[in-house]
Amino acid sequence: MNAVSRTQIIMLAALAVLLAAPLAAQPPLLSSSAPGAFGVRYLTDRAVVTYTVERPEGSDAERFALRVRLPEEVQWGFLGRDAIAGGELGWDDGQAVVQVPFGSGRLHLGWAGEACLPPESTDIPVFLGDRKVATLRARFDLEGMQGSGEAPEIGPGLATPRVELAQTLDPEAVSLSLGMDAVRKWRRDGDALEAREPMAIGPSPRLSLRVDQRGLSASPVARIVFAQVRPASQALRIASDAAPEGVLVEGEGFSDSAGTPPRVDPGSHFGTHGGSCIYSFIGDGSSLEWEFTLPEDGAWDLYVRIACGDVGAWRVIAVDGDIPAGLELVEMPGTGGWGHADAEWWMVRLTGGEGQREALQLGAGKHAVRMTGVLATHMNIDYLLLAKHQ
Ligand SMILES: [Ca+2]
Repeated sequence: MNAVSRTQIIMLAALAVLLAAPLAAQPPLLSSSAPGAFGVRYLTDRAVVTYTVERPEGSDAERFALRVRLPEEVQWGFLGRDAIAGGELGWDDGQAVVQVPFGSGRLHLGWAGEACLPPESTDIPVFLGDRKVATLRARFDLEGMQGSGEAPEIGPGLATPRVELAQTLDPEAVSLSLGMDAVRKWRRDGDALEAREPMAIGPSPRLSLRVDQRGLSASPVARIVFAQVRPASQALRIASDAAPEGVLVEGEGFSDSAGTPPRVDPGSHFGTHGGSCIYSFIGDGSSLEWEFTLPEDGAWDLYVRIACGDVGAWRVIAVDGDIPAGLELVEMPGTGGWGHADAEWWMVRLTGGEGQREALQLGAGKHAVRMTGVLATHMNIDYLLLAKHQ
C-alpha cells in the first residue's frame, strides 16, 4: 500500500468517527471564568478538582466561577474540608457551577451517595512485643491510607510483622515495607494479617504501610506488631594470624550467581589471596554460590575474609541448599574500608565460635555454600575457608 492511499484511509476513518459522534456536543470537562491551572479526577461518586487561579490584575473580585461536567446532577460538594451549602451549588447543562475563591483549592463535587471526605490523618502505633516503640503518621486519600515512619528500636534481625486490623480487609489491599523489603504474602490470623515468612530487618528500618480501600472513614489498621525480633548471628573477627588451616575457596571462584553480579577485577584491591576478590556484592537479594570439596567427614567451621566499608553487611547462608538454624541472617561487621589497605580486610568466623551456631557437620566430598545479600549494604570477599572444628 502506498503512502497516499494510507492517508486517504486515515481521513475516511476520521470522517466516520465525526459522523458517529452525537449531534449534541458534551460540555467541556471544566471551564473557568478566570484562567489558571486545573486538574479533574473522576471517582465513582464524585469529581475531585484542584485549581490554582490568580486574581486577574485590576480585579477586586473575591471569587470566580468554575463549571465542572458531572455524569449526573450535583448533590453535594466540599471546598477544602468545608461543605458547600446546597444553595451555592448550581447545575446548568450537565455542569456543576460553583463560585470559589482565588488562590489554590480542592473541590469535591458529588452526584451520588452521602457527602463525605476521608479523614485527614491518623497515627498507627508500632509495637515490639507489648511495648510501643514507634508511630506511623498516616494520611488518607480517596483510594485509601498511606503511612510511614522510622522504627529505630526494631532490628537488625529477623521478625514476622503482623498488622492488626480495625476492620476487615482483603490481604491484597495491605502492603507493608521495611526498608527495601516488603511483605510478599500475608496469612489471615483472626482480625490480623501476619507475614507468611520472617523478614530480615535492618537497623532503624523505615516502615511504610499502604491500604488500598476506598471510602475509609477511620484507620482500618489498629496497630503493627513485631512479636519479637531475633537478632542476627554475629560473624566474629579473629586475628588473621589465628586463622586455621583449611580448605580455601577463592571468593572470585564462585560457581553460580543470581541477581546483580559482583565485580571481579584482578589487582583491584590490596593484598588479596590469588590477586583478586569479589567486590560490590550487594544486599539486594543477589546471591553467590561456591563449591568445594572436603577431604573427610566431620565438624567444619566456616570463615570468610571480608572487607566492608558500610556499617555492616547481612547475608543469609545456605549450605548444600539448606539454611542451617542460626545462619538465617548473619551480620558481617564493617571493617572500616573496602579492602584497599591490609587493615580493611578482616577474617571473620561464622560458626563454632563462642556464642555462635555450632560447627557444620559435613561429610567428605563436594559441598556448596550460598550467600544471599539482604538489607542493601555491600561487601567484598577475598576467600572463604572451611576448617576442621577445633
Ligand atoms: Ca581471592
